[in-house]
Amino acid sequence: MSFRILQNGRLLPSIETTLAQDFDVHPLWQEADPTAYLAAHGHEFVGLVTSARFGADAQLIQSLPNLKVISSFGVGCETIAVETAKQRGIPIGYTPDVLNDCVADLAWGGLIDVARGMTESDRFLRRGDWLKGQFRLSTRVSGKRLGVLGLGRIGRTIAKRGLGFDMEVRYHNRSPVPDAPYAFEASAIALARWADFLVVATAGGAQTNHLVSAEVLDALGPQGYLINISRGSVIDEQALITALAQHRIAGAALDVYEKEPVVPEAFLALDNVVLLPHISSATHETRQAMGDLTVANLKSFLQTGALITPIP
Ligand code: 8YV
Repeated sequence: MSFRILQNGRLLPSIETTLAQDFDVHPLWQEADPTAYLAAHGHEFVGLVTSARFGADAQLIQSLPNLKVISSFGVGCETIAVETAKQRGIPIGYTPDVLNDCVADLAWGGLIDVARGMTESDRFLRRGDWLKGQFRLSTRVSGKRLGVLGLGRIGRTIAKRGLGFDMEVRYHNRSPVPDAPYAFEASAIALARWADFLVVATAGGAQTNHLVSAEVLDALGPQGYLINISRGSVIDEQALITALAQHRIAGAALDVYEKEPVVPEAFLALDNVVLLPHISSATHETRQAMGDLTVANLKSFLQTGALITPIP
């Protein structure tokens, strides 16, 4: 018997094909009236497949009375009603670790880009401005101070790359990480004050909302750069726009925003910010690995009763 699985939001075509081979999958986004559909059919589903992007709110989970497992594509969990699932004893699988390298690579790409003015100088060349004179001088990366805000799996991967650039690395985290080979700073402000480059790698959600405040940006200062590959909610976006416009920080590289995919117009007019459309894990290799783990979690739970990578 094939398990009936509800799919919330599209996944990679290759993953959808794999899912369809093993399960009886229903695409929720194709329903004109999802609420009415779930009221009539919600009881049929034992599994829910979703993603960090589309999540699963309390209403969706409650509309599936026989739900046994959730498997999510992505490492962020702030879009999933984790408490609701917990209360019902429904375990949630997610896809940590497989994306660490690509996310860290992109953080470094953004860091080097904004410090050296790569996309800014690309625009300069395309405008024909090189024919009129040299591009401005930029800022050295190697040997500088790297502050990592959030020393989880991705934060550590970013930190490790800093050693290859001969950087001193420090971090701030909810609590000190016992085996971390880097100095701990007691607050985000203290880390920002120390760092030349502040990379945000915390989880999203209520606990980290606007952790990077106007005060943190002022502590980073006019020579400091901010890089964010975690969630837009971690930064007070309006404060960041003001800080960039007034050159109270040197620049920023952002892969995430408060209201994705809508990016504030004010950013577009600024040359000292590199704007990326949430692509840090978006390589063929990593997205496939994330998809494979999403399917493997589902299969593992339905066959053995245990997820491979459950959220803690
Ligand atoms: C994905 C992510 O882009 O894993 C996450 O939490 O933010 C990204 O890797 C995407 O959000 C998955 O749906």
